[in-house]
Amino acid sequence: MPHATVSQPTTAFYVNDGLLSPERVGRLQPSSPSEPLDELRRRYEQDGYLFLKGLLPRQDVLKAREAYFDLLAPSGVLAPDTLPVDGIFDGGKDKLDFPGIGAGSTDANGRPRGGLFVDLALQAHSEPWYKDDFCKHPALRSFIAKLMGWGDDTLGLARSLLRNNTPHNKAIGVHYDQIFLRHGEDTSITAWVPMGDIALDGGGLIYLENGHTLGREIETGFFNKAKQTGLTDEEAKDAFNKNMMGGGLLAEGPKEYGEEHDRRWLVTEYEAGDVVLHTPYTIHASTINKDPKNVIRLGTDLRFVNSSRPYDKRWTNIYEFGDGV
Ligand SMILES: O=C(O)CCC(=O)C(=O)O
Ligand SMILES: [Fe+2]
Repeated sequence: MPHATVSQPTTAFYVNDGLLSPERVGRLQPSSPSEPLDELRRRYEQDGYLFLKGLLPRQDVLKAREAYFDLLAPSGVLAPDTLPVDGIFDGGKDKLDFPGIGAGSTDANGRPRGGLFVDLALQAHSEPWYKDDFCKHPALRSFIAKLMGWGDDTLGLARSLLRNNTPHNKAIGVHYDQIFLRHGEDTSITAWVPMGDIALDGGGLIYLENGHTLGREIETGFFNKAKQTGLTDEEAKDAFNKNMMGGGLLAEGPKEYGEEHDRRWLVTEYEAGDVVLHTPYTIHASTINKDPKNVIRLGTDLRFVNSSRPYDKRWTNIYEFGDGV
């Protein structure tokens, strides 16, 4: 009997505007933190990102994940009889009552709908286990200090967004981070830190291939246009956001954006302890969380600057809804 041909199951990547076509999908390339710094720097410059496997101790990341879901459990977000550290969404609930912070739709005050869930998700940003232990993890700061050569001037900005992507909810659209940090130089670096394992289809961050060169071109284009109309540098900075969609995005949908620019989106699964460092012009977005086990995707974006250079002071306060950034 002839062997049945078993077709390789391919993961489907859902984004805000549909399914990514398989030919528009590539792999994010991993690096090890123990490789020579010169080589890691070269890769960061060349690719616009550095995907570091196991930079943080897995246990430290899982401890923060557990503390987060311990805090949010009274909202009813977790499936009954599951462990907080696993962060399993209760599939019997309406997903719209548990919207992802930072990606979901908001009301006129910049507040997502979602009662206690949203209140607790916001409160998490001020908890000592997050703002002191997790965000100031010495392994992350010291690595960035070495990579960037900033030494003691390496400063982690207090403002960060803990993003809890519950299954099937909206994901963040296409953007680069300088859009939000424009009141400073373009010397910042973002550390995207998954807080827990994220399956390939579990809603991880995706990166536009060589998106940092495109992001830089877009920024220069906006700036030149604004200057031609006679604006000062400061006025030009404010004018940028008027060129963007509401919320500062380049586009809501990664699918159309990748097609329009003829580029692939780079995807990967993540493990607790992994960190992606990316430049302020690196274009990225997120997939929609389609984890079949309903694992809630938790992640945070921590930003570091060289404090001896001008940086965006709006980022020195802990995140609040509608804080104007
Ligand atoms: O976690 C997300 O969905 C978005 C994170 C992000 O955009 C960033 O790290 O800059
Ligand atoms: Fe971002």
